Amino acid sequence: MALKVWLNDKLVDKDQAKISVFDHGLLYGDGIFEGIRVYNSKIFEFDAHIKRLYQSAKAIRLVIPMDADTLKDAVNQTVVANNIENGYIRLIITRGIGDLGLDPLICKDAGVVVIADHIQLYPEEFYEEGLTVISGTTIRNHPMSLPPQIKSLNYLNNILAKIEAIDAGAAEVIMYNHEGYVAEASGDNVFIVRDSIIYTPPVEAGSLEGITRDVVIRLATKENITVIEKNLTRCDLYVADEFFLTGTAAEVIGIVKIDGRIIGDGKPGATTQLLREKFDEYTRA
Ligand code: PXG
Repeated sequence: MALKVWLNDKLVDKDQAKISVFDHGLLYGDGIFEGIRVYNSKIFEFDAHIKRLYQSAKAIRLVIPMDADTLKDAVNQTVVANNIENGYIRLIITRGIGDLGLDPLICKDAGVVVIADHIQLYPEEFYEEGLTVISGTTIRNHPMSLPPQIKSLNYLNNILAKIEAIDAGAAEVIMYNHEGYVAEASGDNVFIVRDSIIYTPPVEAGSLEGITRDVVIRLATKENITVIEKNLTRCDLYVADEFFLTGTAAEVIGIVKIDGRIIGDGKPGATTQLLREKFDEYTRA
């Protein structure tokens, strides 16, 4: 059975799911998206993702051409049509069709795309053994330039950093902000553990308000672990007892090496493992 894709107002076959070359999503990266997981046929943190999407839209003066309930219904229909019990949803709102000029207001109708598919995950041994990362030289977009809370279709900043990781043979890249503090990884939020306290950069440091980040902070708090939002330096990462990333695709994954420095004893630490277990339980619940 061919994959069905939601396009604007209906489901179409994958090979009919096409958008115009004049869509400003393509011409300028003008649009927004969400990446959402489906666990046991349930859409994970659905309301939080929808809320973030509408906030991203508002920030860029993009009118999503339907209300939240109608959009959620489209997402649900796409998940059901493709029999996705465990998988991944990509929800995209493009600025829509315009002409060869920046003016977004000439694009009358935003485009709506929902893809629901299976997900490519890191192999299990990556979770058991932990990842190696590097510090990128590409700094995160300045928050006064492109606020990182806007999950925009323009990911070149992160892609340039990701290329550095690929060239170095590392799994991920840590991005720093214009002041030199840790912002986030190219597609994940950053956490460290030091003396049994969890630290994560505040979103003002230039990170997305990650939904997995929020869930993990809640789960840690429930385990009576203190979580502090604080600017982190490169050195803070080097000397951390534990280091992990959170994100929709990776969930909770330990980092065991950065820029040649071994973190802790070179294995994902106890807090990382505990939070990964709690996260697993939470997604299964
Ligand atoms: N920072 C950035 C820059 C991201 O893109 C996160 C943090 C984590 O946020 P969530 O809300 O997912 O916990 C992201 C998320 C992909 C992919 O296909 C990327 C993300 C999510 C899902 C899939 O590369 N980025």
